[in-house]
Amino acid sequence: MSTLKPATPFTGRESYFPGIGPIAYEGSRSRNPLAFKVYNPEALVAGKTMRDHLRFAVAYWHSFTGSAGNDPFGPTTLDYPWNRATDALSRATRRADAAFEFMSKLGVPFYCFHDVDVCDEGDSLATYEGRLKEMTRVLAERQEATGIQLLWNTANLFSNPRYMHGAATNPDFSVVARAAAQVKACLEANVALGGHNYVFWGGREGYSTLLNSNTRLEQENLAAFLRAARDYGRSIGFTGTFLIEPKPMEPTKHQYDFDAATVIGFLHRQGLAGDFKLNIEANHATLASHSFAHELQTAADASMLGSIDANRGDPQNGWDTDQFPTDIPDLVQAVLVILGNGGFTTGGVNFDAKLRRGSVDLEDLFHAHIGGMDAFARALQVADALRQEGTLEEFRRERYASFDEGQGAAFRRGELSLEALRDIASAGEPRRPGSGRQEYLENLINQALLTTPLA
Ligand code: XLS
Ligand code: NI
Ligand code: NI
Repeated sequence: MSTLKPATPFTGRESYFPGIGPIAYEGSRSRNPLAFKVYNPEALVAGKTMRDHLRFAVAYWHSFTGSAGNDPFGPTTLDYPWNRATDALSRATRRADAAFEFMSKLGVPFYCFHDVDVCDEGDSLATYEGRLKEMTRVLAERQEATGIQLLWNTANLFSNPRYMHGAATNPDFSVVARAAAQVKACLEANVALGGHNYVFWGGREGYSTLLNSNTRLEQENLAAFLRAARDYGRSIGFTGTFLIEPKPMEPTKHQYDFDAATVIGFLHRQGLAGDFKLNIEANHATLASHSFAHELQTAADASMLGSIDANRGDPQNGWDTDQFPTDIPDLVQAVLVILGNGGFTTGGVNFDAKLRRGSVDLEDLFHAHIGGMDAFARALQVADALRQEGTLEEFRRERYASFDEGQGAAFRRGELSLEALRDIASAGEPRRPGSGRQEYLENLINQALLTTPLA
């Protein structure tokens, strides 16, 4: 894995964040809201810089495209100045300027976007393709100027009304073909921008009632669609990772990519396991009644932990609230899984999170990302301390020690028949179960949170 460099500050023709300079690390005692308290990109943790461990990315859609603050009851409250231009391409170029000014000041090494985040799609396929090509050139220039790289891009196959019944899983073939055209253009943009991953989030790939749905056909079509995309991507030189982002519901009642386990089964069944990994989003995990760490562990167990969409849900509300992550104890458990899996390779930590509707100042975008980055940085320090100290790992190893040698090891090798197992059991009752020590282990996490040095 190559070492990432700091971003070079960038301002376009006009500055959108004029009062704000590059965000510096000032340490835990700083009272400057526009400084990092923990995230020190150059600090070494387990032999790697924080920048290289966490591989932060900003999500274009939540922070720069036109929808900030809208909800089912009212329009946007955040009037982004870069979105005021009237023609689509100048609006898009100013948006790119704002995004790269923001990201370079924040000091993130990566960004992520949907095709229609960078430019409105227009009213024909040809217009869409032309605009995306032009914006790919604009983005490439800004990547070059700042050193910021593309973590992933994706096709928005869910907002346009043509996708109301699905994209790859639409009952009408002409819509499936239209979706494929979008993915083709997005893969070309990805390769031109040197993307590290390419994401599929099945926004409308699901059903709202079984009464009108052929779920088997729809899922076979999804697999055929993904195979065609993989083959095309590889044929034009995409060497990165294809990622599927599970989510159980919203916007459809039931989404086929329900959770990590469902997607892993699907990928294996469809012969796609070699090219695809998972992009795990915290808030999608909780919507599926799992913890973030559970989804990460499930992906890691299948060797498919690719990347993460960092955010948090609301403990009371049952939808994707996409709040910025701030819950450090929760993140410690997530980072333990990530470090246990050897860290990210092509993936990273993408903030798929948005400001609350009442947070209407551009400065709020900085506060939100700074808080998320500090929370992850602290979780990284604490998780690393727990790993260095080793008790958790040692406890878990010890708990399974009966499989390390002798009959337990023979069982794991598949050498013991059911009859042989019965004979072993006839020797007497199993020994009294040892304690699982859950409370003790939970206390270790809290103790590490309290005692791990900040720098
Ligand atoms: C929506 C998803 C989406 C994907 C990219 O819930 O999180 O934002 O990350 O299409
Ligand atoms: Ni997401
Ligand atoms: Ni989401």
